[in-house]
Amino acid sequence: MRRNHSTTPRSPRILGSLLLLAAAGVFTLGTAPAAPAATTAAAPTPLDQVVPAPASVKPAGTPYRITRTSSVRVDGSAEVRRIGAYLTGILRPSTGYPLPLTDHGTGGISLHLAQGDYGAEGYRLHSDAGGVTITASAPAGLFHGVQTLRQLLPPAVEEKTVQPGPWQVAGGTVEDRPRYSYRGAMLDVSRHFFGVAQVKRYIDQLALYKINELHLHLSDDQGWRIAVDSWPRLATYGGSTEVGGGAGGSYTKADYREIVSYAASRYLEVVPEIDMPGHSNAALASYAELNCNGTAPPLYTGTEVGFSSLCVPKQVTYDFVDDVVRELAALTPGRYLHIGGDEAHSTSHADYVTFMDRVQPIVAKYGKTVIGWHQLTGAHPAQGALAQYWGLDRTSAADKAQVVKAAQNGTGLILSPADRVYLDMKYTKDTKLGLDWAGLVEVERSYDWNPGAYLPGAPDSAIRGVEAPLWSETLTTSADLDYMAFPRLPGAAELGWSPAATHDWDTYKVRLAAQAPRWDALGITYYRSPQVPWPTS
Ligand code: TNX
Repeated sequence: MRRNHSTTPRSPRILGSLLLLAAAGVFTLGTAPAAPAATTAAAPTPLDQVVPAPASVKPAGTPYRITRTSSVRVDGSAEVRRIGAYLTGILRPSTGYPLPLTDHGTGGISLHLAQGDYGAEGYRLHSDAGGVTITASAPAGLFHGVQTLRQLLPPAVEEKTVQPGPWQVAGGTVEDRPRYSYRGAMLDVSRHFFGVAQVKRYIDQLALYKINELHLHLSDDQGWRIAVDSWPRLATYGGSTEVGGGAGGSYTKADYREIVSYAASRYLEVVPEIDMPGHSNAALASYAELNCNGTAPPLYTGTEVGFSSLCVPKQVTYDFVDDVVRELAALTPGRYLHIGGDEAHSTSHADYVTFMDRVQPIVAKYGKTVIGWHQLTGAHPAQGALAQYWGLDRTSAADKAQVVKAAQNGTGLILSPADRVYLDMKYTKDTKLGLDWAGLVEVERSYDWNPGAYLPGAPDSAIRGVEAPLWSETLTTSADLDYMAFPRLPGAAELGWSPAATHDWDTYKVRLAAQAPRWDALGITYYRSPQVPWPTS
């Protein structure tokens, strides 16, 4: 892999910064610091000023204040300890406090697994003068509770050098759990390649908003991005360029495992996508035998869609799919394998159905559940398959009806309406990056819809969640990804997590605005939408 490593982590220089602050009289090493004279202890962030909005919030009592003598308490398990270490990794550089991780004592910040009605990802956060306790029945819930705690602390907590504080958490109780179990973000690493460090950076951004699925669009006309040992030219040749003719790149299996394990450490499941039978020029260019006419086309670096198709009648096509799915499934601890299936404009309908009928059982054979773009509902979605809906308001009634009918027959739906949550759509006509085929998508439009009511007739149980895709025809750097994802990504995350009852643009935009100083601290470049009341400083 190569290119675009614009994300070198800033190394914490804690000691130096501590000494500087001590020299400035901000505090004295060894004693609990008083609030710095210059800072009138700012009111702590109210418990409900979090994105995504928590399910239930009860403010009460006095705030907890993290001090030099605080500790982070984790109960026995190694996994809880890892979450504690993740938390102290955020808190230590900016507070300058030692914050030891311990499994005994009382008070401080406590991460605690317990039986209870928290669900697979829910948590309870209680804060009072004595400490903050996050309780969940599974580690994922503790991790999400940690994200809430992070947002309740001042944005400066995200800095990598010592900041003045004070570090208060408002008193009261948050009880929280997601509306949907699938809360996704897709990154297109095919049109432009993004390296491991860039994907990790995006994962960290997703985790802050409790997103739990990272869909990687690993192949398309312009590039094949994952090593396949049995078909090595896919990556070495098919991955050798990208839109605009740049050098492209691909993940080795070790790279890919690194992404998967980093995602897992942030409680995200990786959903790999190989887009078939269309969007397949990179594969067709790499192996002549995959083409019906036996001739490999040239590599493609433009942005047209719909011109390529795997050869449906040839047996070698299914040998190829079997090998690719087998190797990818072996790299994938997650449940899903996405087989694309969109915009197969160069495949006849009959061939499309034949292809999907043969390919879905291959995915099942390797133990994975199929996800396909919603065109899959025009074929025969396998038992348990999920369809990812990317239509728009103007999508024909007939196309919507086909998706709704599949949902009534048991196909689960992931909602990615392009005129709402396609993060590559321009915000306004003046946005330099992005596309506009689905329209201009400002922040309010992106947020203001209800996944539960979006496709009338689809049963509630069919709606598995929301995913925000980020296609990369026009995006080449992490700063580009930031600019298109922020501030729309947190809105998509909230649609997936928060109860419909909390949905309200006027209060959301205030909570969203309060995120901006945190993005500044994290080095996230964002679009300053005039619809959002950003803080002025
Ligand atoms: C449609 S949506 C596509 C992608 C493009 C995207 C650009 C879908 C499943 N296919 O091939 O990259 O629009 O917005």
